[in-house]
Amino acid sequence: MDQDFTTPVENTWCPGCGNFGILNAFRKAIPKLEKQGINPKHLIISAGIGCHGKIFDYVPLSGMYSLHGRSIATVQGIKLGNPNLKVLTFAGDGDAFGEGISHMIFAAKRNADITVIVHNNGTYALTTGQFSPTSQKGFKGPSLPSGNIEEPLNPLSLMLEAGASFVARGYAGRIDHLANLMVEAVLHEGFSYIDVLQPSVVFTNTYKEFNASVEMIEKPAVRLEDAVQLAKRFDKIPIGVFYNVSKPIYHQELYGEWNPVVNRLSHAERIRSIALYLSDHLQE
Ligand SMILES: Cc1ncc(C[n+]2csc(CCOP(=O)(O)OP(=O)(O)O)c2C)c(N)n1
Ligand code: SF4
Repeated sequence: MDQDFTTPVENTWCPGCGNFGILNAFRKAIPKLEKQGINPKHLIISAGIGCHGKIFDYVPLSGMYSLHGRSIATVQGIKLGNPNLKVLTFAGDGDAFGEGISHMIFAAKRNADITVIVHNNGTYALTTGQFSPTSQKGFKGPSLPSGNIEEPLNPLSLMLEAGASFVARGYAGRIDHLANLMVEAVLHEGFSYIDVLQPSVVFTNTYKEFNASVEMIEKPAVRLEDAVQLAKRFDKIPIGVFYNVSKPIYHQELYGEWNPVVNRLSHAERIRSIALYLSDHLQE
């Protein structure tokens, strides 16, 4: 693994795309996490399908490229298979809040120990600019030439209400700030969500608007109601950590002290224990 965390894969994003900011922030976050004791070999990534998903090819970490909307389920499975790993997925706004919305809600509700980074560009970019759940009202694209008539979904308040224990917003144009958010999110134990404002220079070129409106949050809200209120602020666009609390974590509640890696059963032992379980229950 080279020090810059690059790969030989050719980058095919459009010049100026906000995805570069997210990639560069992540490349900065990896060594910072290493300093905090997270071995990059134990940081496992996934991604959905879309322009965002190509990030999977541009960082040399182990993982599994997923299906559209299914990377949240994929990383939950990896975590349950080996709780010693840290798992993180990159998703698009269409990916996470269209096709994958139920996975998002239930992962937050059960406080699965995963990190989800959404490249929120307000459109289905790879498939050429259809409107997505976070598209602004009035957004025009090839599939919607007369403009979006729906209000956008607010991912931050949705995740907060669903039970997420860490919720943040970053901006692809503030790389160091975003890198630090990524570090905090990965270190957080429980469900951590970062919504990243990601301009698509082709379909939603929002750099000017974001540069003028982003405002750093000084510290997370203590009360959930205050975090939700902050997420619904529209005069400015707050970036930073909205909420960060400690809650029971899904795999720990499920497994207790048991660890499927340490306490691995052989195939024969597994068959024997299933047979024993069935015979006990069939007798009842
Ligand atoms: C189940 C399924 N539905 C639709 C598609 C087609 N598809 C591929 S990428 C994409 C849009 C991705 O949009 P988003 O998740 O917002 O990511 P972006 O391209 O904007 O980064 C769609 C609809 C698919 N691959 N799988
Ligand atoms: S279409 Fe948009 S999101 Fe996709 S690479 Fe180009 S600028 Fe980035």
